[in-house]
Amino acid sequence: MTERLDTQRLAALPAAILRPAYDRAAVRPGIVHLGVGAFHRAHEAVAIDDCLAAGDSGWGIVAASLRSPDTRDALNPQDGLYTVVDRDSEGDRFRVIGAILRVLVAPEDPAALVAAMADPNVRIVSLTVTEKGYTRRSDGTLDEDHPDIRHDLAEWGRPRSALGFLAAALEARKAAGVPPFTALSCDNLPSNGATLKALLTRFAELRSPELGTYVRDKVACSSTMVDRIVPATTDSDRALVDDALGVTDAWPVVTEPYYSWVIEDDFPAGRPDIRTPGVLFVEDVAPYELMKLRLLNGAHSTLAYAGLLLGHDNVAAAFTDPDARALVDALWRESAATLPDAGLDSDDYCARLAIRFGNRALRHKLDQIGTDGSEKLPQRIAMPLRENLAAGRKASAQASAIAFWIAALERRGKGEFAFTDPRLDRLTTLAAQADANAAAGDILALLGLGDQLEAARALVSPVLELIRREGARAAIRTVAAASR
Ligand code: CS2
Repeated sequence: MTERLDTQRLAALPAAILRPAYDRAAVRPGIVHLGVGAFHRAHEAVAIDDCLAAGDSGWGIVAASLRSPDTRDALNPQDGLYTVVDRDSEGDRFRVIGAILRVLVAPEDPAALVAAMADPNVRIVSLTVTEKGYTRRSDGTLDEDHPDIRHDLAEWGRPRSALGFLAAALEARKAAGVPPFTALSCDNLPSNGATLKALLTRFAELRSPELGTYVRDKVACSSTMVDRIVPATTDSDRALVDDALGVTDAWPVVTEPYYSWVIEDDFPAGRPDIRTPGVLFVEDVAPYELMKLRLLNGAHSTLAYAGLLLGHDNVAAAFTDPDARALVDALWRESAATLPDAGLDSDDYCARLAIRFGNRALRHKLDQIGTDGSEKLPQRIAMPLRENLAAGRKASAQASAIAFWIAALERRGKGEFAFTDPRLDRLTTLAAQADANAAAGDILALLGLGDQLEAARALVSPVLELIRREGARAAIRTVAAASR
């Protein structure tokens, strides 16, 4: 199929394909998004597409890729159009999304992206740059030695990091007398708005005390909880979409029907009136975010490492393995005990998670979830583990999840599995130490367990020793049996 999806061909798509029914030529950019990966395209862009369809035409998205040109090369020839496939056991539903007006590639022309962010019509800059995109140290503060941070301060106006782009654009707006945008983090970090605000303020201070004060006093960084499972697109997904559309879509995204986005309502410059089911504007996102990070993402990471060790390659396969399932159930009990009493029903959330994780039609790869464990595990597993230990509560499933990570790292160092990590070399070396107790201690030290490190080590190292002695499969069975 050589014909490409684009504006001209929208009208001729088969009737079953949902598509923008609004006049895209009338849509103006109101949002710049940093990090135009599959998640953004199946999440925020879908909600914005709904707003545009409802006639709120000032909120089109200019999306930017901070690294590779791949998404731009796929989407710009399609006038920004692409397909979202909602997939479950009942089949696939196809919808062409029109919210992204164009895609920029930041490294090719950083000044163009800064200019797009400084446009007075842009009132929101949202981000999905993954955990490591926040250029933090493991204690959560700005990594002032990070090469991108040093670069961005030295070569102002041609940034590389997300913080560099935000600060340069805010400085340009300030100079032009344009009010700041709201910075909207859509990454899986605890208190992502406050986290972003603290990092951005520090970065701005390093530029000038004046910019630091401006960011602290004037820039809203709204927190959000984002929740939708979006596996990486495969070639067979592409082929299937091309068949359904009758034209080529170079980069569709496939997701589950579930959709949730809880947003702290702090938009001094205005915001779209999003009515998408699953979107909630609230005063305090924290209870939603803790529940999601600890129950969904915590279970995901547990399934990733235990599942890989058990020989599975995707979430549904791992989740239907009775041993992995028992571990996840135990983790849910332990992590739910750490959640604030805010009226949210964590049992109901876990019951829905069980259905979502069991979605066999969605082949969500464990290597994808296992990637960047050193950035993910602190908030997903180590923090609730620490809280349980400090309160004298049970934490053995949480500790086992960390032991599985270490065991998976050890095998990753021998060339097995495909997950990556910004600290992979160091982690695989630490994990391979002959003394399991030393391996556990050194790796736990990276996870921020504070005064509970020794107590955590006392739970993690016996599991690691068991894995080394009996092999992963037998060890996981023993740990699972004990957790039931
Ligand atoms: C996953 C998340 O890859 C991962 O680490 O745990 O991307 C997860 O699918 C989303 O947060 C679901 O909302």
